[in-house]
Order: sequence, then C-alpha cells, then structure tokens
Amino acid sequence: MQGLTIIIAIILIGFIIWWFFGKHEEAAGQSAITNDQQEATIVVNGGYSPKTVVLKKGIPAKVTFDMRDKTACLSHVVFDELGLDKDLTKQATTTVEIPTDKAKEFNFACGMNMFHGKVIVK
Ligand SMILES: [Cu+2]
Repeated sequence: MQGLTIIIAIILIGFIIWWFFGKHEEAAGQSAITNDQQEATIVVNGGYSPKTVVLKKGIPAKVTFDMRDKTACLSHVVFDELGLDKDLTKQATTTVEIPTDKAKEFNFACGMNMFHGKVIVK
C-alpha cells in the first residue's frame, strides 16, 4: 500500500513540474501579408487568442481585435508602449496600427491588466 502511495505521489509531482515548467505554450499567430500590408486578428473571448502575434519588421501592420466577449473585464485593450486604450465594445472589430520600423515587442492587456498578450515585431 505504501509503495502505491509513493508511486502516485511521484506521478503527481511529475505532473505539477510539467504543468509549471513544461513548454506547453500555444503557438504564436502569424500575420497575413498582402500588397505590402500585413494583418493579424486576435479573437477576444475569455482571453486573447492567440496571445502572441508575430509581425514582420518593415511592413505596415494592423492588428484587429475581434470582440466576442461580453464581460467588462476585456472591454478595453491597452497598449502601454503606444499610449493606446481602445474600447472594443463599440464595434465588432477594432484595428490597431503597429509601428514596424524597429524590431520590438508591444505588450497589451485588458483594462484591468488581468489578461495579457503581445505583438512581436521581428
Ligand atoms: Cu480585465
């Protein structure tokens, strides 16, 4: 009986280590490039999907937030580095222009800074 308990404990510890330290991140979204413009869409629904979007440096970029969430929490999206605070509830989709002249990361968050995501220019 004691042996079984130890085996279960080891499995549980292994699972906890995997959960906290394992690499199980969702894939980053890529932009679609057409006519020297790139666009990416982030669905807002109980969080951001994808949480990370990768853009190509040097191509004018737009990131569109597709709002499908009804909670107040996600009603605004805030880009600190860009000084932007957009209300997503006024229209179905909200487009943010991202400067791509330099390789840089732009973090964004909900109005209460609870949900986070980022746009990576590289
Ligand atoms: Cu929030």
